[in-house]
Amino acid sequence: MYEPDIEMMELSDIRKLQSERFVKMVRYAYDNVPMYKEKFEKAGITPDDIKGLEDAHKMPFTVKDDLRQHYPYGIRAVELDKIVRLHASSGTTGKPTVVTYTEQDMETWNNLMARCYASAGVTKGDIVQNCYGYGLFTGGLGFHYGAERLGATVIPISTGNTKKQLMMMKDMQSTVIACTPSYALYLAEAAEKEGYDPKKDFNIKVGMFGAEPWSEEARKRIEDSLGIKAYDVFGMSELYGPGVAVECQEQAGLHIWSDEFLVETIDPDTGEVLPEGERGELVFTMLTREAMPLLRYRTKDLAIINYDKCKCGRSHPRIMRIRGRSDDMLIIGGVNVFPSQIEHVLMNIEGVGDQYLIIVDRDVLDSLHVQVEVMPEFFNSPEYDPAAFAKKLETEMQAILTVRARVELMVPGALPRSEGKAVRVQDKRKNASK
Ligand code: DLL
Repeated sequence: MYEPDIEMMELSDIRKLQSERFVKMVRYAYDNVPMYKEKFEKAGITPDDIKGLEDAHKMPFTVKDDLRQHYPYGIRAVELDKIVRLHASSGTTGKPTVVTYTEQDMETWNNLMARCYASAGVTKGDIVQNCYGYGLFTGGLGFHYGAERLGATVIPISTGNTKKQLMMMKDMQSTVIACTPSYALYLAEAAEKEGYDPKKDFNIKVGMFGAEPWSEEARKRIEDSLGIKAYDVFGMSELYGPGVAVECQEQAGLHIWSDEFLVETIDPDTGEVLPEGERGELVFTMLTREAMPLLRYRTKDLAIINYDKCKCGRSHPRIMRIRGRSDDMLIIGGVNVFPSQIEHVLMNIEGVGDQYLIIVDRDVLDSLHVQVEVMPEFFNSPEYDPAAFAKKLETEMQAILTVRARVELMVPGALPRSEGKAVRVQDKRKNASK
């Protein structure tokens, strides 16, 4: 553990600390960020009404649009001369969302990232090949400074140039790899194509994967093909970046570092706080952030929080695997389908490759069309019968998703590979209405 005193705190002590920090943060945001003062006034409350965690529900939410409206420098509680870094999330439309950090915020974030590494068993003796993108995206620099903070060696290779990644992995004998899970799948495939035997040629033991939803089946494929243990890391640029939550060696949910983040689960339609253990939208409050306070920030990520103590000894509550975002949910002929459910069905079927693309369209009715690559060995084997295989995938998908999907089998290598966050869905209905 990197900070055992904090990581091993009992839940009751965590709650006490959260409560103190929360009350302080509410006042700090009210006093220093005009947007919060306005929000409080609109809601008819003042910081005096917030006496502890039990009053959290009285406060208004903060949403992504609040950040957009404060472009370029965001919701800021300090003068620019106290800001030492900024990052921005790309966003698919319009201006990016900018987030800022003071020196103190960087300290906090780097420590949280160091805790994440340690939680996955990484130590200062490790060599971290960091293939997250360096730049405005928080993945690259977040994983970089966290590894330095821990004292490990970092190879700041960033994304792309897959052949060079593989060469470095072999020559430097990297022991940890950090990238999106979709890129890890691609690296495994490319390694084989380039004639490497990952288990013999590489020395990778641990993967730190996040920035997009991924299924248990994808984890198994990555672990089997690279011969590593794959850990899930969650974060988002509005909440520093990566490092909000991470799996421990039990791999039974992602511990949210609750001395820094307060999490609530709400019903995404009504905004009501849900009882513990129910799936809903995660809402985060940052408890100590100086530059950009965030109170009750709606993430759109859907998950269940588990408050039971983990076998690893940590009481920090756990996010059980994130199913996806409420805005990723596809409504097909009235049925809700998450891309992650489709991945779950497909990757459980032997012979299905690692790449797929979901295409949703509307003619008279909504249609779901899934392009699925076939595993090369299966594709070239005499047992491969495309018509029968496509039918099998269609039947399995209908049984679980309850909607009909048309499967189009693709030659291995036909679909685009991703170096960062994978694009798995094309919703042509959205383009049509724009
Ligand atoms: O993706 C930060 C990050 C970098 C996290 C590297 C982990 C590793 P954003 O670009 O702002 O920040 O995207 C945040 O990505 O709201 C989730 O929907 C999704 N996401 C991030 N991590 C996970 C994960 C970074 N482990 C958005 N599982 C979030 C599922 C994830 N979804």
